[in-house]
Amino acid sequence: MQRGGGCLSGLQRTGSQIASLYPCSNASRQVLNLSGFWDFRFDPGDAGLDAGWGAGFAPQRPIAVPASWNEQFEEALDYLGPAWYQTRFILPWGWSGKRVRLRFGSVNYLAAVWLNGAHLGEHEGGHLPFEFDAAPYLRAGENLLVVRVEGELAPDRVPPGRIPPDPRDDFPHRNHPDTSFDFFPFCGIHRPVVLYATPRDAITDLTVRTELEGTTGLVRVRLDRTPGDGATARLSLKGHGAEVAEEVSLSGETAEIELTLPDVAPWSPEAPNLYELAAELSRGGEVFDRYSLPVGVRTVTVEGDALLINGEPVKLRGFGRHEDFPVAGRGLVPPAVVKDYALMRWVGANSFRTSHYPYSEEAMDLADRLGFLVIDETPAVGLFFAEEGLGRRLQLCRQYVRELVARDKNRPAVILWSLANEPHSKRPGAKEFFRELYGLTKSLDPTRPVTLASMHEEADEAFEFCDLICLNRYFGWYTEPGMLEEGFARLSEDLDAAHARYHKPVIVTEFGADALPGCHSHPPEMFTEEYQAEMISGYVRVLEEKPYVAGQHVWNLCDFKTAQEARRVGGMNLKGVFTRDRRPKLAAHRLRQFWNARHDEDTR
Ligand code: GCB
Repeated sequence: MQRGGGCLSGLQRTGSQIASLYPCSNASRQVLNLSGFWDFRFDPGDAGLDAGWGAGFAPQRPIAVPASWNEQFEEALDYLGPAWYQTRFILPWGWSGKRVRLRFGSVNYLAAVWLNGAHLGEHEGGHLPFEFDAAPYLRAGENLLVVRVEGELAPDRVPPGRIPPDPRDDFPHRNHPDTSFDFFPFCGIHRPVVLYATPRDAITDLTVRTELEGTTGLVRVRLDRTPGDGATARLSLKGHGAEVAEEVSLSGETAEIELTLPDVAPWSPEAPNLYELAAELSRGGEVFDRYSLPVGVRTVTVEGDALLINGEPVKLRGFGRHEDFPVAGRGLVPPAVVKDYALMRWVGANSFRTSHYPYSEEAMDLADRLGFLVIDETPAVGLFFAEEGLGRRLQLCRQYVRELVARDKNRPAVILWSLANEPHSKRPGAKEFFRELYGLTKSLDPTRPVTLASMHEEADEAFEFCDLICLNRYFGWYTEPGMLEEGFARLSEDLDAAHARYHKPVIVTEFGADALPGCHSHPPEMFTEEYQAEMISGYVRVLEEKPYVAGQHVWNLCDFKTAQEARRVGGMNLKGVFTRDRRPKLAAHRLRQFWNARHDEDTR
């Protein structure tokens, strides 16, 4: 069976566009959320393209959007091949003549989109938003939107993977333990799909950078707009008893404006203060477009061995996580997002990494509001550097960096960009690959440190230019199994060696042990709650003693679904300190005692 993605090459590639500002409704803008139950059909024979399903197809069954398909239908758990979605909607009154965009929050992995039979384009890669100009294809009254989704694993994709066809099955594209990563390769439309309208002459982007000078906050904003006649751009910041505004006249497509906030209330984990930035475009005194955005005034710097927020050293305590929810798979479940923040707060965490792909914009909004510090990671997990396909993988990684920075650049919660998780970077070519991505990230956002998470015993060569060192460590689990004390000793030596080599702050971005909930032993044995609790406590003790360790992220907040293989009981990675249905294991209680005590000491 030919891999589905290849079949799309015959289509005219109009291409999707990078999505930045999250759509909003106000006096000049409107949003139509298309989430709900869509028509759906699997296409294991990949017949839909030739049969013209882009113009509409005979539905097989309903499916929830957003959500993965894998846990909605019992026969499709492992199916990653082509599938088709369609929905109908009525164009809201008053939208004709406007600039109308169709925006997808995340489709995993490859999306091809048709509106009223017209092929709008494609997007490769899950977890990041993309959009299309929909206006030329919309009709008054009913409209038909069709999306073909395909999520097979292949070495030239990122993340890469390999799935040998299985002729015994009606669904020949199967998941396989030979993925390059340890989480379930869920497929589908994972985040909301919206249609939004703005005036034709509109604000297209805002880029906010903040600085602190004593008690004064400086907020530099770049405003981008569609090409158009001269206009006045007005920016105001409101909140915490202050209101400041500036105006400039705008002949081209960008304006740069600086706003000053005397006696600023900075954003920090303890006080996640947000101001409302309101941008307006007007002509002849009449406002024709507006957009508002929460802004937190804060700085992030790396100095010597420390990571500083607002000039003060910070120690990250928290988790690597997954977007992984029963039934919804990787689909957005707003109450689960709220619950996970509540659990992290309860345990005393102040941060997390978006392992191993960017999380939903909705979840990131809450991090800004709740004061969590986020290491924001691209979807580049399990990269390898064989020459074949390397150029394509680099091109995709560049695209992911551009899309991620465009999406999250204004978020105070995001304090670090992570380029990748556990690349096989001892291979030739890896260092240059990452040097290029590092340079691209810095050129797009010079304000945040850039790193990647590495598993190597010896630290990674890319750490020569990364701003800090992120290490995933499993001594006492994958190495020294069952030997906790030996594991702690190796951890200590290993971290000292990495620090001695690079003289940069170190964050241990993963450490942990699988524990079957309800499984106990004394003395602690592997896979029991006691072993997990002892291992995590021992690591935390070592990490707290090292002045150059700027962060500790337990792997994982919750148990999560992964590929079926011998070491994964029930197809689950059980390293969560909470179960997949969010019940605490012993380790969660231990961490809670430890981190809350440390937090009290730090803030005393
Ligand atoms: C790692 C990976 C993570 C795995 C974890 C494990 O190093 O970064 O994706 O889930 O180990 O549990 O094996």
